Amino acid sequence: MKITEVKLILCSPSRNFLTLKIITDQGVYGLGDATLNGREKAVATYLEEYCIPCLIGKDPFQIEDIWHYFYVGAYWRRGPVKMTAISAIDMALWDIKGKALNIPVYNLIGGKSRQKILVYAHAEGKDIEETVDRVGAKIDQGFLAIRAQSGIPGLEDTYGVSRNNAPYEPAVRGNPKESIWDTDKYLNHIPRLFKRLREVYGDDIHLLHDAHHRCTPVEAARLARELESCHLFWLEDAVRGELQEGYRLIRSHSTTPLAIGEVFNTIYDLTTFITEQLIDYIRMPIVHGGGLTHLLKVAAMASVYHIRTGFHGATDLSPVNLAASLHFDLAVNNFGIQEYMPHQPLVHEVFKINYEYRDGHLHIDDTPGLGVDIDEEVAKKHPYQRAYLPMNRKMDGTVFHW
Ligand code: GCO
Ligand code: MG
Repeated sequence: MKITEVKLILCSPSRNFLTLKIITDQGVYGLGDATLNGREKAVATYLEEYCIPCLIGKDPFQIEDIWHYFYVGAYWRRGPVKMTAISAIDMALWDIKGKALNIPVYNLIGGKSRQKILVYAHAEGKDIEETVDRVGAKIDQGFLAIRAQSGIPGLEDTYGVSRNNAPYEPAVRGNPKESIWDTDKYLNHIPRLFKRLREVYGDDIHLLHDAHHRCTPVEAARLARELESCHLFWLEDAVRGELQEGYRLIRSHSTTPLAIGEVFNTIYDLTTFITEQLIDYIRMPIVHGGGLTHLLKVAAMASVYHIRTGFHGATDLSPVNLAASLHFDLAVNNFGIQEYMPHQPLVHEVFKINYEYRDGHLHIDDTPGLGVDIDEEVAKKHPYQRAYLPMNRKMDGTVFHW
């Protein structure tokens, strides 16, 4: 089998997605998600200029070799743009192999370790009481794990909380939106939210929270410690991830489980975290973390240190990434949880999916390959629209982490 053609499909059914389609001489094709929120065209150029010409003529079954060809062979290593491009190629190759052998991808990477995939939903409100109500609505939909985010008194906007009941979508058209942030207000508010949630809903529901990279190590240690009695499933991105050593301080002060990695792209972003057991869950998703090929190695290393997966699954990752994640989640032994934010209905006019939500879990069927498809004609009706992620400033105007 040989690769004869490779296409890029950039579309915007409510938000931007970049999809790679690898076509073979036997008519079998594979899809890979190449979306990097707010930087879609950088990945498209990387693929167009530096990968697609080299893919033509290759045997798509040689996945390990092709991964190393692009990672090692390119000399310049790592980085979100390059690694998203490699991830897309890798996903598409697994899709082709599954289709050609007539089996679902989870059977190529170890088979089913479980029957269904535990997911966490998002609940958000403008204040504590609204967030409590929204968590209740998710419990009514059968979710067993819920991430709670709340507006902060004195701040107009907060990460994870939408306005006017619209679905939360951080990337906006036009130049980046600027919000005002204050960590002291945040640190005073969040423990109150989770104490209230435990009072209302008891101990059985799993609760999660995303600090979105905004605390210093000592602030994160305070938050993790104050949340300890609320028994969170995890506290996510407490401190920005470049500073792996910062987590030693949090760890030495608290037993609140920690998750990180949605902006990481190789195992080298995680080595201190893993080998010093500074975290409990890895969030690096298939689409940005070097595809299934690289993440299988990451999961294997993590398993030695009692660390589990908890992949990023926001709506800016396409249904192709979600399907790839679900195959992975079914197969690896040290799966922990999967983030699940349903896409807008318009997204499903472009992407045909083979997974469904039921009773707190996602279920994927036995369609060969990844099991998702794209309707290129419908995609054309929704052309790319430039959009950026927002940014933060402190109350005095200083640029701050978003
Ligand atoms: C999450 C994430 C997202 C990101 C978004 C950026 O935990 O789901 O933090 O909300 O901010 O994916 O593109
Ligand atoms: Mg996050």
